[in-house]
Amino acid sequence: MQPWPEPPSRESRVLPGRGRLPRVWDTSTQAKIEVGSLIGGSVAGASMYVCGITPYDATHLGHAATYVGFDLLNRAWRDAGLEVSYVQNVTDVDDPLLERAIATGEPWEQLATREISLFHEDMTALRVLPPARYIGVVESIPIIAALVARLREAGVAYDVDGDLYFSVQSAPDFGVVSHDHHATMLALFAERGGDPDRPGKKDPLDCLLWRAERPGEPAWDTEVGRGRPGWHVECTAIALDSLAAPIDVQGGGSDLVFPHHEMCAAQGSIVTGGPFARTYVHSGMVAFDGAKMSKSRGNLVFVSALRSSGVDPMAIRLALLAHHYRSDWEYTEADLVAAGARLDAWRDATSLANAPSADRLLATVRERLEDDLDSPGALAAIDAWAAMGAAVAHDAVGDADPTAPGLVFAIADSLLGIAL
Ligand code: 5CA
Ligand code: ZN
Repeated sequence: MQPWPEPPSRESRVLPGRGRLPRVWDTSTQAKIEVGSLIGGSVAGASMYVCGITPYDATHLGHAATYVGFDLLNRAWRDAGLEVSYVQNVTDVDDPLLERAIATGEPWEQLATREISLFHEDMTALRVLPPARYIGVVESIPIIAALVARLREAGVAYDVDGDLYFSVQSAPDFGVVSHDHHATMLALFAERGGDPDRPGKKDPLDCLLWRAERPGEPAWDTEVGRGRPGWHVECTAIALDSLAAPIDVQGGGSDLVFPHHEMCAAQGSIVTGGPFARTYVHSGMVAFDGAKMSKSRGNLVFVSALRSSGVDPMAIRLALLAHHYRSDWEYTEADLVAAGARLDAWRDATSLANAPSADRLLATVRERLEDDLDSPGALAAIDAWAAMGAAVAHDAVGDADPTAPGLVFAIADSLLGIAL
């Protein structure tokens, strides 16, 4: 599948110097860890797999916050001079998508195609850097089936009435990502697409690897039979097919810690014989009207709806960046109002003829982002520079620097993805 296009950037907007390797919070070790590798001072690179959308409804602000969050990491790595291998999947066949298609009477392929293209428009408008590889489940059926076959050969898969299940008891380090208690795991598994009560399973937490064909459902002929993949194994297979294990960052929203990323980690370590990922990084949940924004609940604010009502996409992006990527927060219109005012203030300051020097600003913004992608801190630093500019404009004195607006354009563009 083709990803969305790279946001345009101008040659004059290249930042001087380089950032350092960022440190991000790893859910598994509960510590801030430096991610990406510089070997002997020369660049190696960084690899990242971020779980993509299930395309049955438009991009809401929660999705956007997650992808903008990981975009900061991508940008920090690039600023440090790293080659970034970024992979994202699309869950273009799964239960929720098929259920929605049945409910509305629309062919599931058509629903997926439409929502994927809307997602691409939203990501483009928000200036999110595209992944190098963008891979759907439908186009990955053979590699997913091959991974299911490997798990079966490894003795960690078993049959329940023709379907294949992954045995969590046979995964030595099951629990390494979430460290959740068994009762919590059971509750989350039931809540997030699992089937703890299905008769015939060895452990209630065992997850579906392969679903044999059911009447009226899409199915493909593969080495593990005719059917379609379960959810978790799709990401394990797509990630391992595209990136060398251990991948530097396995990412997504915190609703994916358990069971999704736990299952990926368990399956990945069984087939590779080592850790699936070096770090597991999770963004916080965006809420609206008192609850997590979710397609199943319907309390959504769509990026596309905001755009078509005339909101500047850069104000949407700034509204998201005003919250640290790991925090849970509730969206209100005040977020957009504040972001619009901030955007105006930054634009005013960068259009001043006698803007103040921004040399220290670059170091500060880099330092904030290197520290677990502290975007609120980075935004505050630019606010302070813009406020200084407003004061200077007022007094018509101070250390004006004609190169400052260009540098601030470049800082906002390269590091924060904000086009001023
Ligand atoms: N296709 C799977 C991942 S393989 C999936 O979770 N799709 S999704 O469409 O439900 O979510 C896409 C991404 O947005 C995931 O990383 C998810 O964790 C994140 N996400 C979903 N809801 C929110 C929310 N309210 N706030 C922040 N991030 C969210
Ligand atoms: Zn995933």
